Amino acid sequence: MSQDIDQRAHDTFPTDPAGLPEATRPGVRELADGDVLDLRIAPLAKRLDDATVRMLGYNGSIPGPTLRVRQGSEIVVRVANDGDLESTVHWHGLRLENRFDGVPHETQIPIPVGGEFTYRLRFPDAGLYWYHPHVREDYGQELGLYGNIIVEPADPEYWPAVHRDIVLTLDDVLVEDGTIAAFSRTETNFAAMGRFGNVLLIGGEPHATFTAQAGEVVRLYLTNTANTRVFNVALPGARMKLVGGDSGRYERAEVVEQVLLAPSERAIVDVLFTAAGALTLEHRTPDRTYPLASVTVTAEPAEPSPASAFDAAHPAPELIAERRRMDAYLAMEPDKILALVAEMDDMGEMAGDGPVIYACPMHPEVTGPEPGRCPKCGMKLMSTSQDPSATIHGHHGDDHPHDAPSDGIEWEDDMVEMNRMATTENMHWKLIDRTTGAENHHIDWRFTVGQRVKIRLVNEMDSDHPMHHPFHIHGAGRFLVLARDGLAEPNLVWKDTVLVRTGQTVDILFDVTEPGLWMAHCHIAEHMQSGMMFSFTVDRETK
Ligand SMILES: [Cu+2]
Repeated sequence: MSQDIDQRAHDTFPTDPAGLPEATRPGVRELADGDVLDLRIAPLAKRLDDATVRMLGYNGSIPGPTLRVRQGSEIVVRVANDGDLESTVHWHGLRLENRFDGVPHETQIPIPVGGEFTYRLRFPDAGLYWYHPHVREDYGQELGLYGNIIVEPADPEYWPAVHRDIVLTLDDVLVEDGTIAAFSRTETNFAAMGRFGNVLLIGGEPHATFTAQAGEVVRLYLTNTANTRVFNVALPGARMKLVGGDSGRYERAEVVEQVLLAPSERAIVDVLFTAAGALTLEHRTPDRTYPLASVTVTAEPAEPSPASAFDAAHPAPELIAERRRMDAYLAMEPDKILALVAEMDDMGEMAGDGPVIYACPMHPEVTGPEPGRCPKCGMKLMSTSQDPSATIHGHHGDDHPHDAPSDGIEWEDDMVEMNRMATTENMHWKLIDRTTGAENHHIDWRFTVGQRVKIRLVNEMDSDHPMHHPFHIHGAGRFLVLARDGLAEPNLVWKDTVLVRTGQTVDILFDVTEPGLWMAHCHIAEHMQSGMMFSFTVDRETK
């Protein structure tokens, strides 16, 4: 306890795991209509290879328990907060009653440490959802506060047939000197690119393993719970079929080589294990491949095998109906245009007597006598008084040349020290309504239940740090991606988050169904903390 007090004096959250219960593996809670679940936030000791670190969990596990519910049911969740700071629970992707959406000071008073709040949840849509705090998301999510909800469809034919399923969260944590790198109680750091971790946690584990049988079809429920890392998942040696996204199934099941998930996005992937062997679930970036989990496939055949049906398209009539109206949606002028922009204070080192030059933190070889932007990546040049390679740290060296990502995704933190220094004080992430000029919380959108709103998201290159943003809208409705850079989306699925790559323009069609005051924000936790959010009002339909 004395160390806790000492750390409070230094204004950081505690990091000492001594005396804490060890984190357990997440349990599965099957909940029927009307059931009540108790969910308790509390600190835990978590073993990560050589280090034992202090983290936070729901009901003693990381991730928290997986809730399995029936579409159309309602449950009650009583949340007790025995964590480090006030909290709420946001039920990500659920279209629910606004007062249970878990947005602090907007839909509820935050739950104080030692306090409780009771949520009523309903599940109108089948699919994969998740829960996490909406207070200091950068801290809470990094420390392990996340769990999944699987909503079983009312229609037994909704999904293709599988033998069984596995729920896997994809996450990373930054471990330094045997603890999770410290968090200030008052300020979010790593506000430029978000906090990248150096230990990957799959289903909460640094070395996840599972087994399967030859001929078996296993459904993977994947959720990216990382603060900022984008995952690109592949499973060489097996066949993968993408069947579902954020909110339910795709227009048609599609055999894929890899699946991209930005923070908070979900993917439901059916895997056919064709033969016995040792496989590795991987995260593939253009420069690197990370192992995520080891899979042992045994020769004993799974029977009966649905392998013959694996290539069936399993069409979704509700989305095929949307496809028929696609040309009209694409032709519509957008109702709203939202720009995604960064403003960064100069974080360079002005000390010294030498002449000031300006350098790119990501490309130290790019320097100039005047302030400006890097021609390689668009980043704001930072002032420096000497050899820039000596003062601007964090570039990974010439063995890792990092040019403007051609795919518009920042896969790694290529300017660690600059990113660490970037805080909510000097880094200003903005959503700007290009029609009114209003920024962030000044944006004042008003919709009506039943409306369909076409929103154009423009990730502008004229920005101090152009990068990708996963844009998330709370449960006022759900949306379809219509087009990315003018190309019509080839396979539709209902979504609550869309990745907008660097320089990209994405058109979405937002189907508004629930009244209340709702949030929209970037789901890079540090970007949201740095202002990249606003709320909008949905009025009830006038009869
Ligand atoms: Cu962002």
